[in-house]
Parts: sequence; C-alpha cells; structure tokens
Amino acid sequence: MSRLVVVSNRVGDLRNPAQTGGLAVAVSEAIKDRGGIWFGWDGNTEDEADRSATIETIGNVQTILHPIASVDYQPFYLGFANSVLWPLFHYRADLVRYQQDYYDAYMRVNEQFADGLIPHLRGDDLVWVHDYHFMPLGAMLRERGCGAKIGFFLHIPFPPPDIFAALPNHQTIMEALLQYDVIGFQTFTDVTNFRRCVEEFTQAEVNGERFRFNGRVSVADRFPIGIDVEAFQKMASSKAEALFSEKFRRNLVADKQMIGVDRLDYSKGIPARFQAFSQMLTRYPELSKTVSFLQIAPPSREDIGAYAEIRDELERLSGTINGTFADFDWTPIRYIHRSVSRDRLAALLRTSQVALVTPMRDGMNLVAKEYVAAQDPEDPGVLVLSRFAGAAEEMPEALLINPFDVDEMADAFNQALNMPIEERRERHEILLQRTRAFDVHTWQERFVACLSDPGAWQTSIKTY
Ligand code: GDG
Repeated sequence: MSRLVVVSNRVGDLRNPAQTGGLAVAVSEAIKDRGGIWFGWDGNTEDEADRSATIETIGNVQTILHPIASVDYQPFYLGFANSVLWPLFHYRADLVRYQQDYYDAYMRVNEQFADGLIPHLRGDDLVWVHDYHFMPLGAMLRERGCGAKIGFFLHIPFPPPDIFAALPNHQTIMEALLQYDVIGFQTFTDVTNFRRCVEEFTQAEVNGERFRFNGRVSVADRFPIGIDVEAFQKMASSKAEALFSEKFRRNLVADKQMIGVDRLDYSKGIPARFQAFSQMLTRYPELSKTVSFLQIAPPSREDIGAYAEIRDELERLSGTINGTFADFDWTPIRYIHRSVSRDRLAALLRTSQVALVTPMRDGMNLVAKEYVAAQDPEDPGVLVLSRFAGAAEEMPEALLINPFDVDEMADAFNQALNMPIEERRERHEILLQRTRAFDVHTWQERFVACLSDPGAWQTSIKTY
C-alpha cells in the first residue's frame, strides 16, 4: 500500500479530539484511519536562525511541522490566503484586499514548503494537498522532480469564472492546479465552476472532467466531506443526559432551544440569522418565552478587519434583540464568543430542537452533519440549512432556506419549531442515512482510490 502524505496549513492535534475547524477535524479522522505523514506549518512565527522542521511520531502518523518566517506570515496567511482567496472564493469580491506583496509571499511560502517537503517524499507516495493556502504547491513539487501522484482537495467553494477573474493571478493559479493528478471539490457546483474556469482561462484540452495541459492529464471530481458519525453519536448521547439535566434544564426557562455553531466568520451568515430570529419573534409573538437561541461562535482570524467588524455587529445585534424582547424570566439570545469542548458541543446539539446552519456560502459545513448525527432518532430535531452550503446538495430533506431572505428564514424557523414528530422522524432518517453514506471515511477512501489510479477513475458528475 502506498504511503499517504497529507499537506495542510495547520496540522491537527492528533491527541486532542476537541479541536475546532472543519479541516483539522476531518483530516485528523482520515489520517488516523490509514497512517502516513502529515506535513504543515508549526503555528510559530518567531524567527530563530536555526529553526528547522520538527518531526514527531504519534501512533501510525508522522507529523512534520515546518516554520514560516514572521515576515511572510502576515502577507501569506492574513493577506493572500484570508484577505484575498477566502473572500473571493466565498463570492465576496467586495471584501478582497489584494496586494502584490501578498501574492509574492504566498508563492514564497509555497516554494519553501515544496523545498521542505521534497526530501521526505518517495516516488510511490500519494501526496494529498489541502486547501486554498497551497494551490501552487503541486506544480512546485513537480518542478523539483517529484514523480509521485499528487492530489489537491479544496475545502471551500470554487467560484464561477466572472468572480475568479477578479484575481489578478487567476491564470497562473489555474495552470498550477492542472499540475495535480486529481483536483477534488465538495460539490457538483464547484466542479462545474472549475471546469468553466479551465475552459475560459487556460489552453487545456477539456474532455468532461478530464483535462490535458502541458502533457499532464488531471481529473476533477466531487468528494463531499463528512464526519465520523459513530464517534459523534457516541459523544452526543453519552454526555447528553448528564449535561442537560445538570446545567442546562436548570437554567433554561424556555421549552425549546435553537442552536447555531460557527467559527465567527462573515461567510456563515450569523447577523442575518440573528435578524431572522428577531423577525420570527415579531411575526409569531406566541413564541415569546417558549424558545431561546444559543449561538456559539469561537473567535477566528481576529487580526483581519472584516472579522473584527462582524464581531462588533453581532454584539450590537444580540444586545438590541435581547433589549427589545427579553423579560425578567427570559433571555432570547445567548451568544457565546468562545470555543466549547467537542463533547459539550455534541451534547448541546442533541438537546437543541432546531439547528440554524445558514451560511451565505460554505464549502460543505460539517455542523449540519454533526447536528443530524447527534439527534435522538425517536425525537429528532430539525435542521434549517442554507441552500448555499455545500451540504445542501446532499441534504435536501433539511428545511432549505435562502440566507439573504430574512423573512423566509423567520417563517422557516417557525415551521421548524412546530414540525410534527412524524415529519421530523422521516426527514431525519433520510438525512442520517446520507450522512452515514458520505462520512469522513468514504471521503478519504474515495479520494485516495481516485489518486491511486486517476486514469481508471469514473467521475461521479451528473449531467446538467
Ligand atoms: C471549512 C469549510 C468545510 C465549531 N465551533 C466549535 C467547534 N467547531 C467545529 C464544528 C465543526 C468545525 O469546527 C467547523 O467546520 P465547518 O465545516 O462547519 O466550517 P469551517 O471551519 O469553515 O471549515 C467548510 C470544512 O472546512 C471541511 O471541509 O465543511 O465548508 O469552510 O466540526 O463542530 N468545535 C469545538 N468548539 C467550538 O466552539 N470543539
């Protein structure tokens, strides 16, 4: 069996099951299954003359942590990755803050990673590069003579050509992506957008989802990411009772709870969700004191202006809503701006009657899947899901909403709170089946199978 070499910006903490962030959670599960090397940034920006990579072995996984110079960190990570690519790929061209030196640092860090990784690679390895931080890495490994199979998986959406064209370096990035053997996305929409960008911005020969460019053939497909359903179910049900009875029921005056769990990010649609909750209380005054809304939103990328702004906005909105609707015995919104442990999170999802997953745009959204896994199948809660989350493609039995339409959301929240038990069970059963079918193990196995033999891979793309 070929060795798996995973590359991502952050290396997950394999000893800590409570980590936050979709990629770290999912890749940790995947690499523990198979073993191999996990190569990434060591999280350090201190400059020391003799700093070199730190190598550690944890079970069947070797982690190699590579430093990034502090002069590069800001323009690479906060700059190009998170102030250019992240907003652009989430269709927010208005938030892009492009600077040439951001791009230069992005390319420099990718070169350094290629230099750092190449001595560890063997010809028969399967190299699996993750996410927007490392789009050019595969091409740079090729330039250094790497003959191994190299695949790339994008965790976030891939935008259509009109948006992608706003990136001054779009052609270089497209050509670099075509140096991978496999280019994986979360959804059909992403694959289609990518194919359209190949057609518009490169000279590649296009044959369905196969592309030939500079003598190399690559294949693109969707590999929807999932969760470890059983592990999450276990976490949700073992702690649920204890937590619920001990802490929650005592404090909670309202009968029902709605929950949102998101890194504090503008792509997640939290302000519109707050507004829709407020609108729901105005439209359906009978719900007053019967429901409270718990929003958990741990801090994320706080050094970037757009993130500081959204934090201010949420504090203002939750204050205004509580000021308007609260009573002596009822707090409508509880907004928690810090990270909660993973088992507590699982228990909170289980004890909430409705989950609000309403991103404006999201690659997949694992919280939607975690909520489904956490439910008691006899008395399951209702998932309200944005049609712009990648998860919506596989989860049409959720209550799908348009996160730009606050009125529609308010009505859907009310519908979710009042949904009869038979309908809840029916919807949940199918959602759980599909969450199992597209779990994190399937995701990993399908990607690795495709990367092992890209020429023989049958793409799963439906015809539009
Ligand atoms: C990216 C893409 C894609 C959240 N708060 C806490 C906490 N979390 C955990 C959740 C979930 C993970 O973090 C978040 O994953 P998401 O998928 O929802 O979102 P992103 O972080 O934006 O992930 C996304 C994903 O990559 C995977 O490909 O689905 O579209 O944007 O697991 O439960 N965990 C703990 N405390 C918290 O307060 N312990």
